[in-house]
Amino acid sequence: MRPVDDSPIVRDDKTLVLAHDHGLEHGPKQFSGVEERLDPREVFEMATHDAVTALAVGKGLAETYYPSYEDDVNLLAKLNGSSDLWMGDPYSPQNWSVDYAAELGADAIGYTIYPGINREPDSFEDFRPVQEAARDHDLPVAMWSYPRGQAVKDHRTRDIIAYAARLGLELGADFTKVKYPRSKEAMAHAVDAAADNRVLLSGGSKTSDRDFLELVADCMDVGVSGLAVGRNVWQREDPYDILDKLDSVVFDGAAADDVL
Ligand code: FBP
Repeated sequence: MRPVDDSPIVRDDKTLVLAHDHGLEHGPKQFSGVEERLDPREVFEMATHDAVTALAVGKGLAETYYPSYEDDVNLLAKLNGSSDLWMGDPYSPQNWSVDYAAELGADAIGYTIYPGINREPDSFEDFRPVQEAARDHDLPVAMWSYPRGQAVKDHRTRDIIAYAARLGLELGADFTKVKYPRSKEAMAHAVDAAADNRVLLSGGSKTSDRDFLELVADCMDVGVSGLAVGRNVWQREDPYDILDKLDSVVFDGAAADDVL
């Protein structure tokens, strides 16, 4: 049995990860208009909502805030990350270990791979001990699979996203988080390419309730296992309202029109 089979981050075979690594990945500009959420407690509170099966944060947030929430929130420990101040070839260095994440009470491990970058061989090698240590600790692994680099002219094509999804299976992840490949049919192809690996939709920048919920419903319809979403929840004026709606769409199979 794989650790994902009885993981607390899976509810009724679905997963909703609230992603909150943006302070590292994008910086405080992402909190423009919702400055109160620069206080991570605001987002840890959101993660206590029933719809959220895990909160993805990096080391510093996990160390500082998770101890107050460990009874109410499942921790997805995002082990690597990079700032958007770096202008070179993308590369996401690891900044904490699986052992330390497990010590802090992690329920799952998250790791970004940028297939196609010049340092792809390094990042595949970096991922190997992470994946194997996660197996030792019985922790499922979610791979953020974001093709980038010189050969990737358009990182959201049908073929590229299917390849991104497949790489999660090939490298031993349990979940693979991919960007939306612009059509429902292309997402269905990515789900097929991933076989038994669970595909998660990456939320993307904030859109209207209707656009976002229709996108999520379309993806659930073609076999996506859920989503890992940040800005489309915590940048909203009322994040609890969209979480209520996501609860119905992701876990009950509701259509966007049913909840709007
Ligand atoms: P969003 O739902 O806000 O898009 O977050 C998902 C995520 O993968 C975050 O975990 C990460 O910080 C961010 O997107 C990376 O986005 P990008 O690849 O566009 O920098």
